[in-house]
Amino acid sequence: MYAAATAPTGPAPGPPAPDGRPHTVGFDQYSLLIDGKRVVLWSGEVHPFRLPSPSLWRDVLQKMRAHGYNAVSIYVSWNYHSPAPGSYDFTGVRDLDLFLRIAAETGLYVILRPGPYINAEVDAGGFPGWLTATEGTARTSDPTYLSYVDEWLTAVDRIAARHLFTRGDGTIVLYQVENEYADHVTSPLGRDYMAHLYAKVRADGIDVPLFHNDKGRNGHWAPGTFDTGGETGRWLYGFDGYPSPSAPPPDWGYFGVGGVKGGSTASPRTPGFVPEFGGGWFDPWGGAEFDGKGYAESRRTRDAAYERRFYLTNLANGIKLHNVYMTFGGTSWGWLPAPIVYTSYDYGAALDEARQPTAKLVPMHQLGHLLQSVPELAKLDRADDVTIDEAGGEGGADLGIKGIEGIKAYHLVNPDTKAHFHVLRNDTSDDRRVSLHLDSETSVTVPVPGLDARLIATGIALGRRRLRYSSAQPMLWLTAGRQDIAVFTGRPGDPTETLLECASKPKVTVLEGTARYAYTDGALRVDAEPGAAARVLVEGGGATAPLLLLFADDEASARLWRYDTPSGSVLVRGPALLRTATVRGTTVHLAGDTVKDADLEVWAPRGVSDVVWNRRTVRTRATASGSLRAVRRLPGAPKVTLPALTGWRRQAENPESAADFDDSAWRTADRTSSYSTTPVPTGGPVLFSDDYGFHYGDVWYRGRFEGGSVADTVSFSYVTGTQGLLMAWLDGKPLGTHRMPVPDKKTVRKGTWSATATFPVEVRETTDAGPHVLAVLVRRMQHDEDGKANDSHKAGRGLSSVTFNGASPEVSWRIQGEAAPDPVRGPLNNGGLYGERNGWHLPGFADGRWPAADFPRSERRQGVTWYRTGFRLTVDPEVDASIGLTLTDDDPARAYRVQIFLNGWNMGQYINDVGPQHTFVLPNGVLNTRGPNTLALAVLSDGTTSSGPGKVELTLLGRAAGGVPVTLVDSPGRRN
Ligand code: IPT
Repeated sequence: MYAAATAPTGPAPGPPAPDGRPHTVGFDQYSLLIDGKRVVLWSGEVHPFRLPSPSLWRDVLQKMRAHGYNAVSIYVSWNYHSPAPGSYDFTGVRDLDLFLRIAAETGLYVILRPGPYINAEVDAGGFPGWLTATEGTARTSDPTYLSYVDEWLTAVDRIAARHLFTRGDGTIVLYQVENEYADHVTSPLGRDYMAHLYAKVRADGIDVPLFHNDKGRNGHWAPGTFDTGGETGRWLYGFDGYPSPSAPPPDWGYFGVGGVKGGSTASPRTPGFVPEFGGGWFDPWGGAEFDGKGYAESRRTRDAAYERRFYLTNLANGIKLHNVYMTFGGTSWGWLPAPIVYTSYDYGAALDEARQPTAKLVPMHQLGHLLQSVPELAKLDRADDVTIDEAGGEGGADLGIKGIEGIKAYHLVNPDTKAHFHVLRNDTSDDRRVSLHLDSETSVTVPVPGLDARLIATGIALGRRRLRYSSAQPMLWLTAGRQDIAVFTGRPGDPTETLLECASKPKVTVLEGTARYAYTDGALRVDAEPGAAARVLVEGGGATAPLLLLFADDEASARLWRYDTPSGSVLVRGPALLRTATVRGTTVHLAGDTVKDADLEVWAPRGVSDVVWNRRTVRTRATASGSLRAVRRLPGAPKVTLPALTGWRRQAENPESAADFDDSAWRTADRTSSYSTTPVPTGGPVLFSDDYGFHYGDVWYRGRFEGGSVADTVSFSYVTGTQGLLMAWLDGKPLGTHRMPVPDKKTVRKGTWSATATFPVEVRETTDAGPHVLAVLVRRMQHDEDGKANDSHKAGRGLSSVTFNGASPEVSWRIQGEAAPDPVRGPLNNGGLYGERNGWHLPGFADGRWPAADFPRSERRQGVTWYRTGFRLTVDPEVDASIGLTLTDDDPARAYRVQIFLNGWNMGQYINDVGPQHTFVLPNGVLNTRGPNTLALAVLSDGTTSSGPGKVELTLLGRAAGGVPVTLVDSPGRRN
């Protein structure tokens, strides 16, 4: 007979809270130990800087907690907070303190990752623009660099230190230094740098374990590889994994080649830790990664089944700290995106860019709740290989863990409780049925769909009872009121068998759905088909409390919400989301979302008789399941109608191109040396914009020279990221536009984009005595990342040199980029277009005298044209409408691009003939959903084709009744 396990384990520790009490955060080779208790971190990556509306942080974090995550991992991007050396801004949308407070209030642990280098597909990998113009090599022990790093860490640590779980003031439990740092691993440049970071962070009062994320399982920066002040026990090893979704998932630890027991890492004394594991992938400009299909394809290729296959493989290999990059990708608004990516950073994540839950949340929900209810999972050893065979096939042969063709079986045991776990993974695309031999007499048959995986448990505690085994996957158990509840999941209609240890024959009632049961051999066997409502009540049989068994299919499981309150656990069934549950007296107050009409059923702590949903009392009746069930269904979200965008006004700009434009206030480009990694032509001058304090967006140059000798061409060498372009004029007449080539999958990672644009010059123009004026606009995109620690973020941006063929006049250059950074919207909001420098993008700008314009537009012109309009929204305050702006054009070859400003906030860049992005998410808060809004479009047209915009429309990306209260983000108009 299948061996029963030893004494039950108590419930897993509940969600963290900032309770003002001291806590300990430690670890052993198995897991984190928080206040001495094992916790598996089931974390998701979110970047606060990719959601510039603090109210919505709560929305995303509440969705994560509801769906079973117990932690959030965040990067903090140095550039986002620092417009200049010595200047650090954590206000408004940059309020890190507020984010950390909300995370704590939501009951999520925080993994803080402030760099200094973060990569993350952001401008310069997170380095501030100004750092690109400083001496010394970044990401090394160079003293100049370290002095800036210390500035940044001092600023960010001052906030972090107020939110440490150890002090009870917040929920930060882990802190990362550097990011995938792999290039100076054995050199003092790197070792001293890492030691410096370690010492600095400790000196700033950060007392939680620190770690680094190795680029792969290389053992880089494992404990003892560099100086951590003797504190090897407070340094964790982590490695990142972005395996190909089309190959079988790799084994990292217990089952890996040379797998190191006790860590599933290269570091045997620290727990298995993946600080980043692919939850999607990014898409470059042009959409080369996903064949132009965009993030929908990222989500399709890394879908729910991918999550089950890869993440269950991770758990089987001993990973106990698991962070999915990304869980909510958000938006690389303004000039935040690294040149490789476009505005959307949706990533194909479980929560989409418009904050909408996707089917990818279902496995996260099932496994997250499981990890939090079943503490046996926090301490696992590899167990003996088991026998599996194809159900209905020949069977029985001892095939070992390789098992049958295309099926992989992992077997693990908790050494203390002897609970066993099996992961069955199907690497073929056919649906399979696998018989798993639990011992010589017992086997279960489990359907494992093609390219999917299942978890099977034996011997786990289910409240006051114990599971012998089940062919259904356990999802959670809790105690609500006087009974225990256990939820199992499976595919709709698949037969499952579940055996509970029972000392004597229990009383069994099938409450809903169909189920059969029998008592034999000290166990109750229940056969049920998971669905919307299969439930069985088990009473007596040797246990002191009833156990309600629920068998839910995927859809039903994602409508089951566990919420642990200080007064006890609550389980809610029905609505699209449960955000919070609070017990006060005899009432449970619930807040959440509905999309369609929904049931509401609540299992609440003892003594609760009344239910409030979103501040309204709900009439309920008590059920035989021990729940309170709403008499009427909750209403879904009402319709949301969006206005058409009309009333556009238009104004062309680029006065800078005119011969007589007054540039006397511009900076003279007279520098002769630069810290850029791009060589400066001998004799100079330096023309890189960063050397003159202009770090983001467009930059203008005007060069004055005397004529007299005959030139036939003029050549501009310039450096940008991908999608850079250059437009030039001579004496006010267009010379032409040059664009960097659109990269493909291979060339996109090439880094710096540089090119030389050569335009013919009319003889008359250079033989005239002059003076002549060259005017050049460079859209230089952003700084490269510095993934290889070779200062690639310091590659020049803008013009590098200008030469004439047939003449060599002396040109004196002036340069103009962005005006002083917007103190509210931050340093990355604006570039140096005339309109931006003069507030054309801001609400309240007086455009009344601009001529009216209709879309679609068709005009051929080299230069910049602005369009503005206003629109008013009247979304019901109790509805969360997620809205986007969609730009389309009947002719995808028309060469123009649009910078989108909503209420002055730069929400991204549309490139008509590159794509693939057409819809730009407008986050509520920046978007006023109950009042007026100002939209401004800055259109750059090449002059080689006619230019749009074509169609510009608001699009509804999702709606729910409920949501979070949204405070408008400050959106000032023109500053005086
Ligand atoms: C890993 C980085 O750590 C992270 O910042 C991000 O850039 C991510 O990749 C890709 O989105 S780097 C790893 C893929 C080599």
